[in-house]
Amino acid sequence: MTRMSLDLKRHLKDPRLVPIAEKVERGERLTFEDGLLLYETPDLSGVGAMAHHVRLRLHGLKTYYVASRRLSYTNICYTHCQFCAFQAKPGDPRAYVLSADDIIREMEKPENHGVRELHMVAGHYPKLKIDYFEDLFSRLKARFPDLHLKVFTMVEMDYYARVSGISVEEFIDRCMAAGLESCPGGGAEIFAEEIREEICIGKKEADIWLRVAEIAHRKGLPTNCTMLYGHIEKPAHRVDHLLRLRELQDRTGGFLAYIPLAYQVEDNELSRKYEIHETTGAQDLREVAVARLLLDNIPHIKAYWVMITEGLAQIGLSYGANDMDGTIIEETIAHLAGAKTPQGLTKGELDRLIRDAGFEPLERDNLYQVYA
Ligand code: V47
Repeated sequence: MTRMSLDLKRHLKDPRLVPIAEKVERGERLTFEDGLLLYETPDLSGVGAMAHHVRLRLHGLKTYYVASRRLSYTNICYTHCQFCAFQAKPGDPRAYVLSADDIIREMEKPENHGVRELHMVAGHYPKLKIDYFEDLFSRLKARFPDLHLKVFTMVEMDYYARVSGISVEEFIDRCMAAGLESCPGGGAEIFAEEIREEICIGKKEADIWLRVAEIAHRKGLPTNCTMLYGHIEKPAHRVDHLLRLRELQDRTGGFLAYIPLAYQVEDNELSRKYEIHETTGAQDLREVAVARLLLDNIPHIKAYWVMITEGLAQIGLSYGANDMDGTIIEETIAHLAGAKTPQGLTKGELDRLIRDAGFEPLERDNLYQVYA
C-alpha cells in the first residue's frame, strides 16, 4: 500500500467506500454498482476526496477557461423538450432567426473582441438547411479566421441533416469543410428511455445522440458531452448515462470534456407538471465528483458556473473539476429557466475565482492548448 493510498482512505467516513478508494488509487475502472454507491453514500466529502485525487493525478492544479461567446441562431423549435424555457413556436412574439449578416455584425461588436470560441446551439427549425450553415460558417471563417466554431448538439445535426435531405455523414463533412471545428455537449439529457419519454417528447431515442457523436468522432470532429440532472431521474439513470458515455469514449476517444447540467426549474413544462426543487450545492458537487470518478477516459470535467453559481464552481475544482467553462458574455438557455448567475464573466473574474480557490488559471483554446 502506498503512502498516498493511506492518505486517501483517511478521508473516508463510510467504510463501504474503501474498496472504491483502493480501485481509484490503483487507477482501476469503477463499476455500475460502485457508481450507485457513490450516489447513495452520505459521505460526500469522501467522494470528493477520491475525485480530487484523480483530478490532481490528471491535471495537478491546472484549471482551464476559454474566452467564449454564446449565441443561438434561432429559438424556434419544433421539438417539445419539457425542461426547456428557451424554445418558441412560430408566431410567438419572442421567435427569431438570425441571418449570417446578423451574426457577423454581432461578433464585430467591441464586447466580442478577444473571443476565441463561438459556441452556438439553437432550436430545431425546418426552414434552416445545410446551405444556411455552409454560408454562415464560411462567412464567419472568412471574417474571423481565428475564431473557433463550436456548433450543434448531436440531435441538431441529426435534425438538420434530415430536413436537408442528406445523411448525417454528408452534413458533417460539408459543415466541417465550411469551418465547423467542434461541437458542444448539450442535448444528451438523460439516456434512459423511460425518463426521455417524460422529459423530451420528440427526441426520445437516446441512440440518436450517441450514434451521431460516434460519427462525428470518427470524422475527427471532437465533441463535449453532458447530462441533465436534478429532475425526475434516479441515481441508476445517471450511472447508466455516464457509463454509456464512457463506453462510447472507449471506442472513439472523441469527447474532450463532460459537463454536468443542473436542471433549472423556472418557466418550463417539466417543473409545472412535477414538484421539482432546485438542485442543492451538495447534489451539484456530487455530480462533478461522480463524473470524475466514473468517466476515467474523458480528460476534462467542467464546473459550469452558470448553472451551479460561481462560488460552487470554485469548490467544484476540489471535487474533480478542472475547467470553469468560459466568459460566455450572453447566456439564455439557463437564464430563461431561472439561473440567477451573471450573463457572463470577464477573463479577470474567472482568473480570480480560480486563483482564490487555490488553483492555477490557464486560458485555453477549444482543444486545451494554453495561450501564453
Ligand atoms: O442542450 C435546456 C440543457 C443545454 C435546461 O459543451 C437545460 O462546453 C438545465 O449544452 N436546465 C445547453 N439545462 C447547455 C450546454 C453546455 C453548457 C456549457 C458548456 C457546454 C459545452 C455545453 O442545456 C441544452 C440542454 O441539454 N438545458 N434547458 C434547463 N432548464
